[in-house]
Amino acid sequence: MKKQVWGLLVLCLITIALASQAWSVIGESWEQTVPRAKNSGQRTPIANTHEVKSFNAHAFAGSDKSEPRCADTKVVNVTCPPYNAVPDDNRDDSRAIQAAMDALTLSGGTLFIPAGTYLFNNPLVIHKPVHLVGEGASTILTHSRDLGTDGAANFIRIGGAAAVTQNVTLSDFTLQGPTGIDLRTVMIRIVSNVRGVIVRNLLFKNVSSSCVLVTGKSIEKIEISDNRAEEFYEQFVELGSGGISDVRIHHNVAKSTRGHPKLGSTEPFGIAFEPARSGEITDVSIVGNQVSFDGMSMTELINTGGVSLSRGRSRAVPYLYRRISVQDNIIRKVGVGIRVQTLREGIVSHPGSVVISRNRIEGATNYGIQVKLAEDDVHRDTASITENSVRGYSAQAHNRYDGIHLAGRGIGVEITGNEILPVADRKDGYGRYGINIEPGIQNPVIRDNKIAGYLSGPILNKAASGGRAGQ
Ligand SMILES: [Ca+2]
Repeated sequence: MKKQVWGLLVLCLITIALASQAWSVIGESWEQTVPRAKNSGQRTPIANTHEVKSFNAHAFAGSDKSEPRCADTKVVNVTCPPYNAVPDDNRDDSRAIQAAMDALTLSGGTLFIPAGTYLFNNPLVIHKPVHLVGEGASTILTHSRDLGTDGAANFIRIGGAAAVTQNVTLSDFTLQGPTGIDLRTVMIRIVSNVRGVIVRNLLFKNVSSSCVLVTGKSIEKIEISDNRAEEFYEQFVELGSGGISDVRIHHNVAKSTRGHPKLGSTEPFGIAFEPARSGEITDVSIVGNQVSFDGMSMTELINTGGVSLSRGRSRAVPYLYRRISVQDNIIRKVGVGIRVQTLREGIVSHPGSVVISRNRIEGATNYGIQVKLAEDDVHRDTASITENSVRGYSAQAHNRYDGIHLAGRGIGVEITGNEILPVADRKDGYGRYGINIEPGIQNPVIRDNKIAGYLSGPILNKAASGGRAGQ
């Protein structure tokens, strides 16, 4: 009995240490180390963010299959009795894995899924502190039809209970949709009353909707890092409501070649904020990700984007984006690189703010960076756009698009140290202005930008008097 108590205590301490470590790292390097859980075999890092030019999938070749160890009392192997999930037999494993989840005590635990393919005919619902961990990309959770909970499509759903769901980690496995079938299932849906979710080192394949959708009320501390997505038809990550704070989307690789086949001209984005319900989305950092839509046709591409802070789905929904940081991302072959449709709408309590810094945008077909602050003077929104590299072209409508476009009414705006240049080896068909600032921005600081190749000129500054313009 004493031993068990000590065991529990140690486990708790380890959990606390790991959790605090995860949240204390700020501005870390791109070097990734993937933590290994006990009782798991060799696991492979999923997102290799060092790769810039080619999205090579060699990291997913698979990993050594380890023998299930059923005697381990700290980690529940879902293939062991009494749960007995069976990989690679094309028969349902959702009931076995949900049963293992439900059998955990309220304090949670670790569920280990050995390498192999597991079929889900029902979604997995998580309300407890659990670490669902596989052996890397070779642990594959898949579905062949739409899955959902309470009318909402999702493969894995976290939260939504009356009590707060805390400290959930999903790591080291593949979430895979079927190919060639037009489904619409969100892979991971994080809903209301959630505090502390880590989605790390997952591989998303053939996703028929978004890879991760965060939407609901009272959602805090979400980390989505070191994942990789290959083919997703809506968003890699969508923040779909107000009421979300403290989100880190770091070091992911997301690429797709088309929008949803049944939704017509959808607008797939790497990371999109699109609140359907009112409230604030605050303290979000989007750092070190790679987003690409290589392979999409020009007509499809024009509607895509790397990062989008979109308008709410209805104008009647007041929302606010505050302390949003978009830094060190590489965004390639998209419509608009980074877009802020407006930082706030309706009556909100604070000004909006966004920092867009050190991103590399290559081959944006319309705007490189487009930011619109709110139109009113109720608050003074701010934006900082610094040290980005924008290499774009506007083959379709070069008289409409700018490298950096800024509109609305804001204060303390700076656009400094950016490079806004043509794509290599291309001499014509560029955009309108390198930097285009609409009236309403007060005294913007525009300095040290390097601009070449724009048809109408490097900078058009229509901002309020006193604006300082210069190369
Ligand atoms: Ca099975």
